Parts: sequence; structure tokens; C-alpha cells
Amino acid sequence: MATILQPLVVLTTLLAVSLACRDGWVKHANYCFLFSHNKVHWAEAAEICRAFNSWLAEPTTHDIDNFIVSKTRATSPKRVYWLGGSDLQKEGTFQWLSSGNPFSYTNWIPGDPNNANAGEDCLIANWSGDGKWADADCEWVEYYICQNEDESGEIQIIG
Ligand SMILES: [Ca+2]
Ligand SMILES: [Ca+2]
Repeated sequence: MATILQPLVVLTTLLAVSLACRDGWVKHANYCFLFSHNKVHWAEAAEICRAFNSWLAEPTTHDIDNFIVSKTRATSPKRVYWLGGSDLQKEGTFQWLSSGNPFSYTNWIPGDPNNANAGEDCLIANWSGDGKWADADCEWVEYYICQNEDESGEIQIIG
């Protein structure tokens, strides 16, 4: 009897876990988001998100972008966060890190991207606390947002 029930128990656990994001992650739509409490370079932020089995957040739609803005306003209105976009491949052409797709939805602050100073190639959220995007120097040390599909718990349970 125990051997018959065991797969059922595992399945039930999976279903329960998949309804929630990992501790510290916030659910929105079918995704989980982590708003960092530490600051790193853009490339390091991307590495950290990958290590969490996720990606540097990509607000490819107004819905996701609006969620990030709302969440930021509610918790840390002045913080800026690295996002998973850059024009490192081709100056002036911004693309998403995970797919390589060019931006379709955008939320640039007026005047950006401007590739200012020695060059700015990395996408940052909530520039000037305005809820808008800017291109920023990839070497700046900033907070970051990771994103993954809402299935994070399954891997941990199976393991
Ligand atoms: Ca640039
Ligand atoms: Ca800029």
C-alpha cells in the first residue's frame, strides 16, 4: 500500500509547492521575483540570478514592468535595480539577455538611452525614482531583480 501511495504524496506536495514562490521571492502572474538587498555590477547580478536558477528580470510587457514599479514604490521608492537588458552586443540596440530579442515594450525615461559619459550599456529600473528605465554604466554597483517561472519549489522537493 505504501508503495502505491508514495507517488501520490509526492504529486500532492509538488502541487502545493508550485503555488508559492521560494522564501523571499514575490509572485506575480506566472513568475517569481527576487528584489535584492545587496548591490553588485550588472554582469555579477546576471550571474547571481543564474545561480538561483533564474534570470535578471526582463519586463518585456507593461504588466511585468508595472508590477516592478509598484513593488519598488511600495518598498524602496528611491532604489534603482539592474534589469536583464543591454546594448553590449551592438551599441544603440538594446536586447533582452535571455532571448537576445530586441526591446518591443519600453519604458525609457525621457532623454535615455543616452550612452552617457564613457558609455552606458546596461538597463536599470526606477531611474531617478521615476519608475522609468535608463541605460547605466555596467560597472556601477546596484541592486538587481531576479525572475523565474513559478515552479522553483519543484526542483527542491524532487532533490
Ligand atoms: Ca550603450
Ligand atoms: Ca543613461
